[in-house]
Amino acid sequence: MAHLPARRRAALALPIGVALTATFGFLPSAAAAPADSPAASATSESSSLAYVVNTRSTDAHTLASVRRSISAAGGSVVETYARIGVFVVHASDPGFGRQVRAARGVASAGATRTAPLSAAGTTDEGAVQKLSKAQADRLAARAAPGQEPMEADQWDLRDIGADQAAKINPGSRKVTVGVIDTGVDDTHPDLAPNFSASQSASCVGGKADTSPGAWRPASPDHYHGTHVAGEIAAARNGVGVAGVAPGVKVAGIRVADPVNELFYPEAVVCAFVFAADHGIEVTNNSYYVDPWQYNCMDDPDQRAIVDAVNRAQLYAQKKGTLNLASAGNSNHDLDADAILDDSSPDDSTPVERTIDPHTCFDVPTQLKGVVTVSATGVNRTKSYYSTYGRGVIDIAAPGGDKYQIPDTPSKTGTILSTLPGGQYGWLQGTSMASPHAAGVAALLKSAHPKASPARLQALMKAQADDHACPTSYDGDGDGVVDAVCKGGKARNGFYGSGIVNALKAVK
Ligand SMILES: [Ca+2]
Ligand SMILES: [Ca+2]
Repeated sequence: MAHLPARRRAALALPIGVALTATFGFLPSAAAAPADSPAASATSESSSLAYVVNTRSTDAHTLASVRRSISAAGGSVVETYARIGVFVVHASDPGFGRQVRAARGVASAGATRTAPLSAAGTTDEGAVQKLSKAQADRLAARAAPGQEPMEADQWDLRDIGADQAAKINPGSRKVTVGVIDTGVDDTHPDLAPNFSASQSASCVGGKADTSPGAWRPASPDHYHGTHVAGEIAAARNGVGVAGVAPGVKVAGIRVADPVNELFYPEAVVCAFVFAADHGIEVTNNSYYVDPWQYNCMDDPDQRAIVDAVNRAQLYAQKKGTLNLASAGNSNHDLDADAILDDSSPDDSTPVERTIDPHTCFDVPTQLKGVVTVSATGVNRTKSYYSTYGRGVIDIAAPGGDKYQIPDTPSKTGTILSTLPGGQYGWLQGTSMASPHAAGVAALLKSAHPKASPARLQALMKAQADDHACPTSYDGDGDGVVDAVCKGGKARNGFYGSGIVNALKAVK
């Protein structure tokens, strides 16, 4: 699910317990033995589900043995990611998950959805505010010399010094940011100059399709990825807007289901492996993998999802790719003892459950090594919707906030960027914050071509503007405190190590 704020979700106000770090020991041995899969057992024999099957090792013998076990259990392999030991499988037998988990060489296995492959599901509500021709003309009249026509409204660029940075170094053509999202409209005049088709694909279904245009959104309503791409790398070309790193390249890796726009785990596994194998230096991940907002390690399906996606993102890190992800838009405290998740699974009927964010993970943002980005508005205060948490948030960046109003021509506190079909519009969300940080990471990579992902992350944090916790936080201004920030000025739960700084990245 794209990390756009839809409705506010209830967050349990519970006291903070012992502070733990966001990174977790991968597949902790102390985790309880998973119970049987409710998702698989609820499925009728005539309907097929998708699965990930993760092997204990990646040697040829183990892979062959697990492949035989998958067949014996009635599964058909859709794609094999041998180097990370992940099979993408379709199976209609509701006992498939249980049977294959018992097979030799299998570390974890589970369904990646709760509704059959043929099910349509629901579509996310549109949240975009489109820019009209009249608004565009008024904006262009207000542009200063040297500015892009719509730049007067781009308070977010000035907030992180990206307008100044572009004058020093707009980023290198040798750096590509991969947008793992709903697809990117590369025909947009602000994206075409910087688009890298040879590093783009569709990963829908868990198998890469590199045919021309496969990376484009399935519908103009699937605008999310095109907006994200513009925030990162819209060109300084005298047209429309500018991105944070207008000199770098941007690629589109589409993972959204063409019908229901959900981001299934097998597509995301494919996307990280594709990015790593195609020399992509930075990926942006403004979503959580569907259908679970939080994946609990004591559930066999959710555990397998965490395992598979984590293998893929670690593989990308090892090949030199820095992965950044949005923190989420539920105003949840990811360091709390308990969170109310009332939106999962989102491909069938959500069930209300209370989860512990230390053992149930928002994927990929809570995976080890992934840069977790919270959102701020023009007042440099946490956006009302942004998820937070001490030890979880790495860094903050502008994602917009409709309650924080800038002194711009349109007085709109959200983020203006590209939309499919040559259009422009405003969106807010941690989905918009992460691309700003990804743009800064791309500038850093341009200045330090040999820096590892860990080094890039450390540089970005060291250069970020320290930002202390507010004494009291009422994001929507209704007089009721909405969240409590923990930690000191140099590092805390709202802003992590601070708000990203694009100008320092190029100096
Ligand atoms: Ca432009
Ligand atoms: Ca409030």
